[in-house]
Amino acid sequence: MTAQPFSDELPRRLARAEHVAVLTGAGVSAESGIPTFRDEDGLWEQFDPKELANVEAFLDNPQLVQGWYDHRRDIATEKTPNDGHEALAALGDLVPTCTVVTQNVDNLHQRAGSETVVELHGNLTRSYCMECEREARPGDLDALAEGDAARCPECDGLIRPDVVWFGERLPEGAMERAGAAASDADVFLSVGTSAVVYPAAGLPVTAKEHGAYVAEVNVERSAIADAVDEVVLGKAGETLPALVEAMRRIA
Ligand code: BJW
Repeated sequence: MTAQPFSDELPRRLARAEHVAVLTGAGVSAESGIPTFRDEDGLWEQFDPKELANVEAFLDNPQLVQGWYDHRRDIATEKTPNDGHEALAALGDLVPTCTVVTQNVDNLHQRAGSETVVELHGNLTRSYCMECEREARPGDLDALAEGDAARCPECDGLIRPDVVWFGERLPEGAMERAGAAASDADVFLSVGTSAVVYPAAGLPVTAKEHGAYVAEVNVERSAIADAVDEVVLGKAGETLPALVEAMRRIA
């Protein structure tokens, strides 16, 4: 039998926790076939973030950026939640309160059935007009197929994806909810994130400062690995179901 990649302490802590908070990043969706950002085969190996993931790049070439997000939206819609997303949804049913704070914009936690999901960096499935802020409706992006930039049918403003680019504020209230969850958690899991983008990367530290047992789940040690109580090395889609199974054996 293969040894479990986590300590006995972790499932024990999870099984008696009142509140579990989980921070997720692109690694949790990697096994669904959605590329991460900074890994060798990640999105930013192929595309320059400076050209695609900031508002100046968008204003310089809206059609290119809209097209890139449209392509990623199609991928995210086609792909399905994996065993890691499912395990986190199951974890939510095993503890009194479970908050999933995600940096991901792919909507997969919601589709897996996690009930409390805080979106820090927005959601690819939504777009809105930069001028009047009206949420885009089906058909509003059709101009892209004709080779034109998509514009708001009401005010002609440019339509942008509802995601957070560098230098932009996080959605109203999101960081407050995430910070409150981190401060209140008995156990905090940081899953599949390189933990280099702030303010999200500060959440495990906030949790630790408020007394949580903090564990990282990642295929390699992240930027915050030295600051956590336990590093669980392995794929999220394998280690999270094993962790939930171990919790069930205790409960
Ligand atoms: C697996 C796996 C498997 C692989 N299983 N693991 C404090 C200090 C320093 C800088 C700042 C600071 N505060 C703010 C900043 C600036 C900036 C920032 O953080 N810069 C740093 C990079 C230096 N932050 C911001 O600008 C933020 N805004 C802000 O703070 O606003 C303040 C403000 C106030 C008032 C007025 C105005 C502003 C906004 C950050 C927005 C980030 N946006 C992006 C793009 C989203 C849209 C899109 O999808 O295109 O979000 S960037 C990108 O990085 C994306 C991600 O959510 C984010 C994090 O990446 P993530 O998820 O960690 O992915 P990877 O690829 O990096 O890592 C994957 C991991 O998975 C790896 O570790 C693998 O090993 C692992 N893995 N397979 C488990 N199977």
